[in-house]
Amino acid sequence: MSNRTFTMIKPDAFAKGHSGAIIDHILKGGFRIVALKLTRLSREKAGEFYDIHRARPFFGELVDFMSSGPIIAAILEKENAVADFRKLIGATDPAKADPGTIRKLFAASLGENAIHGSDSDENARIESDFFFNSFERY
Ligand code: 3AN
Repeated sequence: MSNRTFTMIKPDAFAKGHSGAIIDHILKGGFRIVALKLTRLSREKAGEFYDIHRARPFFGELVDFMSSGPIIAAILEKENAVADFRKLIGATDPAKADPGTIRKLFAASLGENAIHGSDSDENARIESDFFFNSFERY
């Protein structure tokens, strides 16, 4: 069990102006921000980030979407961070997400689902390193 996870506020949520409300939700959920940046993924970088899904039918759509506009990337800290953050964001498909979760509140569809949360401690480390160097975290 690790105490850090990685998140991205995705282009849909950023474009709709939900970033402030989502960050507020994350802080009220007991997470501390360790690193945070507003950035944008190129198609190539988005493909690299989601490399594990390269063979899936939705890969092209996913890469187009994730490179379509600004995102906010962050590293978050809390006891049991990975599992607790997955609970806070809700199911991948917002239609199946529990009431009060970030995806239920802010996501439109399975493809454009507002927020990312790492699914394991190992991926949290890999994804954090993808966006942040050691001088950018506190
Ligand atoms: P999660 O983000 O909940 O860990 P994953 O890792 O299964 O979900 O999927 C990564 C991303 O790929 C999702 N956040 C979603 O945006 C997209 N995605 C997953 N399944 C589909 C699908 N069937 N159609 C379109 N996009 C999908």
